[in-house]
Amino acid sequence: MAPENNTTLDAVVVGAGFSGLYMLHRLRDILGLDARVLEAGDGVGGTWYWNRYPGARCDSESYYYSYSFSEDLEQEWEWTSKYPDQPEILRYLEHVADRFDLLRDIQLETRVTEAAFDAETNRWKIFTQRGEHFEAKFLITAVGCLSAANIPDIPGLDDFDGDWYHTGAWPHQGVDFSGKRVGLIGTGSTGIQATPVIAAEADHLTVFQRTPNFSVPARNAPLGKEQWATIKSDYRDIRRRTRETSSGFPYKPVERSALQATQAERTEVYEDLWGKGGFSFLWGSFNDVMRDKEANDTVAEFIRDKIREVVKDPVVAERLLPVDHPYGAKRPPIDTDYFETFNRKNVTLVDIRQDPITAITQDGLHTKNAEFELDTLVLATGFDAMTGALLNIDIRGSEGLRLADKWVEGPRTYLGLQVSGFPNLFTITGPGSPSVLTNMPVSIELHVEWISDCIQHMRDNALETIEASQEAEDRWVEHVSDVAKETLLGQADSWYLGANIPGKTRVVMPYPGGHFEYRKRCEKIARNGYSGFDLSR
Ligand code: NA7
Repeated sequence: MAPENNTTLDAVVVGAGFSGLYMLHRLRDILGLDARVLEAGDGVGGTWYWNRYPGARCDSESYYYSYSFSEDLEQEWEWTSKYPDQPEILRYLEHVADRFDLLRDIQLETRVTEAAFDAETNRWKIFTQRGEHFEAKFLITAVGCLSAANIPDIPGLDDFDGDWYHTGAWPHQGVDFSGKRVGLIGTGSTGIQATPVIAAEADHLTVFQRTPNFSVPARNAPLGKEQWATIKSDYRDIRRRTRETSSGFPYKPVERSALQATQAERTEVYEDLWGKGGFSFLWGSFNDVMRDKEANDTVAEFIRDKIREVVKDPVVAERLLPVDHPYGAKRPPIDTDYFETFNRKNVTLVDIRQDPITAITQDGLHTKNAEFELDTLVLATGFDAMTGALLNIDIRGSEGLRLADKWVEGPRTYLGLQVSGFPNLFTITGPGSPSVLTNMPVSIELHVEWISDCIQHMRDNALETIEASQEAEDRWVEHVSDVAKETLLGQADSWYLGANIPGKTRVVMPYPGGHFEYRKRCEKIARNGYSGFDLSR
């Protein structure tokens, strides 16, 4: 789409990932609105456009991690494997954009820098880096929960003579690691996926680990014709079940406490789930592993035993054991041969809690006690999660209130969908909604459909604005905090809490009350005429 100046629209959507694409389809093709998506990248795909690092792959089964809104789309698309890699997911999203003719209303290479609500006209004024200006009744952010890169402030990074890359802004042409001495910082989901793939290619890989992490094998496998026939005939039931669980995955948890089971019974359950692999290990487990520390300890020790079994050098194994947080209190990674990779001769593990990084130099990286010569440095250091991408836009509400100021002590929303003081702004999978604690497409579809139904309701009733009431927002923030206290999430320094970003207020950002309960609540609120929201004519 060619840029224009002073464009007036019904709705502007920011971001063309999973949520932005579906939002555009709903607004334009179902509601008949004049809507446009503004996207910073030069292609669609969001997370799957940016994260092209080696080993980038979905952690959720493809037939759960996909759109459910179109049965035709479901029937015509076949994933090659249980956990598709990044290029395949990007192809899927490009196919969706193409199939629903979305591209004509998506403006690429357009970064939104500023958005201000004009209370005189009840319109959002939206500005882009390229100097364009839009006006729209509705502003819908589809910016993703993990899209603002966290680049650590390590002295000397600019002096490095080699190449360095953040995994979330990976070069499109790829990176050739052959013959290279590579350093990788970070052992979250990304570092854990990238490590085995880089190690297989590089001359030497040094992994700089701050916090040892729990990880569970993916058990990836190709999907053949027969499996597809079964999945396709089951799709309606699969989708129903994903919506009726806490996680957005259709796994059935073991409906009792891990502590009611004997050691032998627990081992049997954990071995079975370990064999299946993936998120079923967390969500198909005993129902209290995320609520009761003692129950969690049983599963944490099971994983530590697996690490001790796999890693041959006992000193390295010990260094890899996660001990400072409960399993699942940080976002649990899923891997293919991560711990096995530390048995390779060309891989070194450095514990940077014991021996902290002091500087990056022309030749490599210095820790307090050692020097590492490197040709390439990979920063798998994650994101300013949940609020970073929203606050990178200067968003100002009805009385000039800045979202950044309002959220100094942590994000405040009603249902993660709206913010008091910011009329007609909707935040898809915003903080305060279950989002990252669930299977994302399930949460995304719920929000997109809720928002488009809400806009339809406003049109049917000739309503001009909708805004979360201050009281409903306060009650919701308190509720999120109360529910979080019943979980183990507060016991880890995770990005769920903003603890990975120096200076960020520490507060549980996603709503841990479970997808199904949350869905019923959103639906009831809509049925009751949008209780907790102020609607004006
Ligand atoms: P994560 O999960 O935030 O992991 C980032 C990793 O980088 C983690 O091991 C961090 O250690 C480490 N880190 C971050 N900052 C630093 C500094 N300054 N020094 C050393 N090490 C650091 O991000 P990912 O990209 O792996 O995953 C993000 C999500 O994307 C993932 O969960 C999926 O939902 C998809 P820490 O643990 O904070 O001590």
